[in-house]
Amino acid sequence: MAFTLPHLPYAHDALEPYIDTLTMQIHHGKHHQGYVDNLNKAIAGTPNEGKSLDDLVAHAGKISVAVRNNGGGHWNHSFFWESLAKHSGSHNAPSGKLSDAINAAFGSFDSLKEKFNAAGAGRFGSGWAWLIVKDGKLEVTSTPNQDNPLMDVAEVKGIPILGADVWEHAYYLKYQNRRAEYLAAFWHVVNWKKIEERFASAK
Ligand code: MN3
Repeated sequence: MAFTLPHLPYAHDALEPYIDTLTMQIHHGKHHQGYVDNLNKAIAGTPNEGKSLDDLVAHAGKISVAVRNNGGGHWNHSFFWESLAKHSGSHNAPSGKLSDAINAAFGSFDSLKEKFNAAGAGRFGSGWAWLIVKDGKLEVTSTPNQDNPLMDVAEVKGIPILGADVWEHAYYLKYQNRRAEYLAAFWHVVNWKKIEERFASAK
């Protein structure tokens, strides 16, 4: 069965004013759809047709550049939409065991944000910033293009629990060249409940 574009788990305008409606419409409806379509084309009629997305991503480097880019694109964006939620109106921060683990690994939530934002801002060209679980501990890393830490080709491997898309298509309409401003806004719409669930199953 071919891969399909997952529905956004909220309305296109739900992340306003931090991530604007038009960006969400184009990012989800055009960019993510493009990765899905091109992934389906890349595997059609090959032994990889019918494999799970996780399986394709795990072996992306051995399969093909098209699967690496578009399978990664499909995986990363599906993960990204689920990582976000409408701003709650209160201070948006992790709690419980995840909060404890963040303090243990980075010193504080603010230090995590600094490190993560630096990873995103420092990624030359297009890519992603990640918070991962590696050997039971939290780490910040980044990947180029549509790679992710689950791939065989990743420099730093781990289980992602949060990711930020730092491709220009993720922020250019509202923030233009100001990637750091987009990353600062991103924290207002992180779905910590979801990230805490991922952390619990990654541990
Ligand atoms: Mn994107």
